[in-house]
Amino acid sequence: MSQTTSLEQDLYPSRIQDRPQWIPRHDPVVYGTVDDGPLDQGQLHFYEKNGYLLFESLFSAGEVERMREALRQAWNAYKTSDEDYVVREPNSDTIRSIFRVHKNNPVFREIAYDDRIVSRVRQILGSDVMIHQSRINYKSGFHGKEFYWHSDFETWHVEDGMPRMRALSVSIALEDNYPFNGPLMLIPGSHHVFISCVGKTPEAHYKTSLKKQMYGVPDEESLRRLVQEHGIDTALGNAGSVLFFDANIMHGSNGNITPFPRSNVFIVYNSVDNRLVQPFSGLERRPVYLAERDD
Ligand code: 6CS
Ligand code: FE
Repeated sequence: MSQTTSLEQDLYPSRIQDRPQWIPRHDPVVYGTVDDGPLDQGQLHFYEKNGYLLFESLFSAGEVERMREALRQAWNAYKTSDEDYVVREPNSDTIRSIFRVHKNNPVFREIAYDDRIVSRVRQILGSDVMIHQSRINYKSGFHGKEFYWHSDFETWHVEDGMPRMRALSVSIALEDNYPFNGPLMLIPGSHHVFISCVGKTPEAHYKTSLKKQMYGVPDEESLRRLVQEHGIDTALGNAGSVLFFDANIMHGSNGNITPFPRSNVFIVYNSVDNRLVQPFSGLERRPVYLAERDD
């Protein structure tokens, strides 16, 4: 095991102090330039300013249908599975998430390595990249519950030892995202500040946090201020639309009581220059299906 832990400085302490704290981002948002990939100056500027970019159609209708079929097959295959990488909704057996689909599912593996995604990710992160995490979120009709406001980076830093903000998520919509079926909400511009959270991480926190996150969620006053300052954007779009969003952007989604599922596949990419060290919580590492270490 590496010695990096003790040497690595914690630039973004969280779940340590008893008061929330706003820490300015120490890291760039966009690491590459227009010369490094397909994104133009306007798109890079939008991403830097707002922390996300939405593409209406990076994939063909045929490709989207193939992914939807893979999604349905996975649902059937894992319906009664007790694998730990299959996460159920808080109060029912309905599948909430299936993790590590870039390893366990040939269709999503292909998508995770697709150049239309990877070229954009490498351009934004300015280096080669590795997959940190992947998952399907089903957000079933009637049963899909909310994801409370959070910064992904906060969790990956505290619980997985991701040192710097040099990672992003790609979310591919596999159903149409309407205003009413629990689409992703983002606070544009919130990625420029790290909201240090209160509360002490319990051991094996992931066993409950993936159903309902209770630690590493920001305080209401900070959220109110962020929303007052920046407003809320909603990632709407047809099946096949693709969202790129910064690891530290504040985001969340409501539950889904409509009959329309809101299923997405998420792939998280991290820069090879930002490899994980020991978790800053001092607790044990999370399993590889949540935080890859060798890819
Ligand atoms: O634990 C994770 O890696 C992801 N899941 C949740 C519920 N919050 C943080 C992060 O997005
Ligand atoms: Fe998230």
